[in-house]
Amino acid sequence: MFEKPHRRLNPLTGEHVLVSPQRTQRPWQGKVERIQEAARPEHDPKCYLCSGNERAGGKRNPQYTGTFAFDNDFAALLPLENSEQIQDDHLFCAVPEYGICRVLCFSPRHDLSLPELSSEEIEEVISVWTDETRTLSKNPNITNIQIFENKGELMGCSNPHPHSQIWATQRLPNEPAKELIQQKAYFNKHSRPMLEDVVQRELEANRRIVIVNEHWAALVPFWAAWPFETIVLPRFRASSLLDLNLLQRKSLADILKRLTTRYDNLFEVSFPYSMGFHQAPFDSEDHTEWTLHMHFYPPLLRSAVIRKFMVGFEMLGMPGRDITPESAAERLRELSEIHYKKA
Ligand code: H2U
Ligand code: ZN
Repeated sequence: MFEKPHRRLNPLTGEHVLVSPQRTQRPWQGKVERIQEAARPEHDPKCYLCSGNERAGGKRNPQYTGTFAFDNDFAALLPLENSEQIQDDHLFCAVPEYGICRVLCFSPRHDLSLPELSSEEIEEVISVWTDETRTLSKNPNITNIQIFENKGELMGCSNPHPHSQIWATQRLPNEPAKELIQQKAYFNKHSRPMLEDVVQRELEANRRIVIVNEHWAALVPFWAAWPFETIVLPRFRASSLLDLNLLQRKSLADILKRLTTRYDNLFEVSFPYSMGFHQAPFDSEDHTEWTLHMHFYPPLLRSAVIRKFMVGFEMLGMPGRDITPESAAERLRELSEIHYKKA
């Protein structure tokens, strides 16, 4: 099964991915090129996210010792009344967009990243993501709360200090909008949330699972486009971070630590990715159809320096991959959960 070219449906977006397993029958087993990562200091006097330092915008960070959240000084969206009429006709349509952008530092330690934090520290990060979500969700002008981390130079991250961003917008961005349509349609047809069925099927098949604990499963989705893409799914009903209890947050911290450690161990490099949560829209409707989940989209393919490019046919046609999601999961499953820097 899955040895010849085929396309797979991504039921979350309704889009397809081309899988060409014959191009690499097996995952890369050859030499892994290592890169020398520059050692970073625990505190960098020039870093605008470090504790006590001045930011590029001129404000000064407090002497924070845990997490630290602040309004983005160069926000892409503005929290101002905005009724400016731009242009809105049948061809050229632009409407005002309102929003709030926040930055969240995970730790005062400039030299660490998510897998190197303790489970308790990761739990604190999850608690702050939850608190931020709660506050932003009370704003009647906000419907989508996008928490994300862009990690590594390869992903265009501007600063190695461990941090994530939160962009809360008035309207649903493209990806959540597609996911809403798809999850609603599935729920209307099957009376069950789509991702609940997905996690159930994946646990039974056990072909694409990377790690599981009592409350969560991390797996390479059947429809993954990026080589080592994963999705983190709850094994209980939740549509946003606001639905998690203390135990479920602790358990999520455990999954995140273990998953990101495996990622770092894959090519023995601080693994770049864009990751984030998809939460149900914060409107007045009931969203039983929506399952809270996280996507990890890492660009690396075969080593710390060989990345996958989504270009050519993929830009103009559809995304494609060579190594199958099943092989990628197998590869991630084989890795140690002891971080390579400590091994
Ligand atoms: P990256 O996740 O792409 O590295 O971005 C960090 C964010 O931090 C970025 O959105 C903000 C940038 O606008 N920032 C501040 O808010 N204040 C600063 O002093 C520098 C960076
Ligand atoms: Zn720093």
